[in-house]
Amino acid sequence: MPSARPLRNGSRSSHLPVGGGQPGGRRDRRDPPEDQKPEVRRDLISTKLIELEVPRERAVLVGAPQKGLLQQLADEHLEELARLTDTAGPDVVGTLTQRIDKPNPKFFIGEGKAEELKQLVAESEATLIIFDDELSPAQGRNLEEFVGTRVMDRAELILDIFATRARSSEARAQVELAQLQYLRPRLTRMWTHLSRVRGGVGMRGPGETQLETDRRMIDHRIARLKDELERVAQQRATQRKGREGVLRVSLVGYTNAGKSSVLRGLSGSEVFVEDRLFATLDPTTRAVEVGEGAEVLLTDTVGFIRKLPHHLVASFRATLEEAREADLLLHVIDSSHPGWEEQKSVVEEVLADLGLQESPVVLVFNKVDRLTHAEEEGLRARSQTYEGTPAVFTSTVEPSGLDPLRELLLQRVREMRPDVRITLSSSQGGVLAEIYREGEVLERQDNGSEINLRARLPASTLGRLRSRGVRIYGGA
Ligand SMILES: Nc1nc2c(ncn2[C@@H]2O[C@H](COP(=O)(O)OP(=O)(O)OP(=O)(O)O)[C@@H](O)[C@H]2O)c(=O)[nH]1
Ligand SMILES: [Mg+2]
Repeated sequence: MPSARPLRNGSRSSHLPVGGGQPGGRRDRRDPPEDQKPEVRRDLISTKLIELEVPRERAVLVGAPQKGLLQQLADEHLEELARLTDTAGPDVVGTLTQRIDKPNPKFFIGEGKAEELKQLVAESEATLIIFDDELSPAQGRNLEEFVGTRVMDRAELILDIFATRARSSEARAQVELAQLQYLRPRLTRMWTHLSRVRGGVGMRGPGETQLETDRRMIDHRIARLKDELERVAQQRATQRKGREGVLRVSLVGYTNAGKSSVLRGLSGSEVFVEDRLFATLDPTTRAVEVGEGAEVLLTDTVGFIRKLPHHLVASFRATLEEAREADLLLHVIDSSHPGWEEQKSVVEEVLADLGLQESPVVLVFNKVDRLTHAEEEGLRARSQTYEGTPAVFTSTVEPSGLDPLRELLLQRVREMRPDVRITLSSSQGGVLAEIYREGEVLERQDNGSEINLRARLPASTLGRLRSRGVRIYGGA
């Protein structure tokens, strides 16, 4: 198979990302009313409207896997880059790969390969080159100069997707912070690029002074964004305080694994689900009933991906703080994806990065409806080897497909709120009220001066009542 191939048609299957622009035909609020407009010829206007359509960028993807990497994995990585590209907007018009030992300091790929890239870009009329690996600022600049086309790396592409998808002010601030941190060391490159595009007219050249002013402005903005995010983090911590005594569960996992679908399926509420990467950026929490009147608080959050830019992980800390505070993490896995094992490791690495390697985890093997019976059996056997980490098998599209997960959660709530027997004297009305308020009374018998209860109570309430001498049996 040749490693460089222009594609005849773009692999694009969907439209510009949500929020990427205004729907056509909407009137600008600043338009004067119809009767005040000068007379215009409608036929001219319609020609103009057609010309206004934004030309789609045409991207060539470049993968440079390590020499030892399995071919199947190398193909999957490039395939994933194509999905990321599609999510961001451009059409993929060609791909190029080179197996490398270590990156070439000048171009990342070898010089001969860079020459091949230049030809491919010319043949396929590409307007953009996207590398699967992170390029140093110098490598990016050298390649842009050599090929004469804009060059992006995977990190920049992911940042771009996050930027178009961020909705809340918190997510926007987090993405902007990560973008500025990425941009700062690359400022010279951006400047050269800009002056070439505009031909330098009306601009001072990319002189040191201007560059330094810009760096200072960026540093200033970075500091302000950090302050803003710190404030949000504190607000969140206060909100979380009100949730004690309820089992808090966080969904984590690779992007597109089905986290939001699980939340939607369990809570029965509308949660945004899409067959796109990074559909969710902001955390959503829902109270979910798991049977017998028991509730858990379930939080859905941003998905992970291979080589998630570290600036992004750092600036999404406040969002991911929800996962840190959880009593249980549900690691959702797309078991129908050929690369699920690698995706699982990536998620585990990011969790470790966030200091969450010790949190209790349940593996949720999702999308089992897409597996054959034999594949599912194989997976069940495999999951036995993850010692100490329980696993459930789910489908969000089949009726009852989430029952195993619901049962597991109910079991966890039971453990957290043990079933106990309590004997009170009829004068302990205050204690009785506390039990009704904080727990769930399952049985009650009033025998003259004594009240016998069977109740489910949070461990914290039980501890408090025991220390006050209340007679409690079981649940210790
Ligand atoms: N066949 C099948 N498809 C599923 C299942 N669960 C989710 N999907 C599909 O998988 C795609 C991604 O689902 P989401 O719930 O948005 O995934 P997510 O993990 O929240 O993804 P991000 O928010 O992008 O990280 C959607 O097209 C869902 O319809 C399942 O059990 N079976
Ligand atoms: Mg989601």
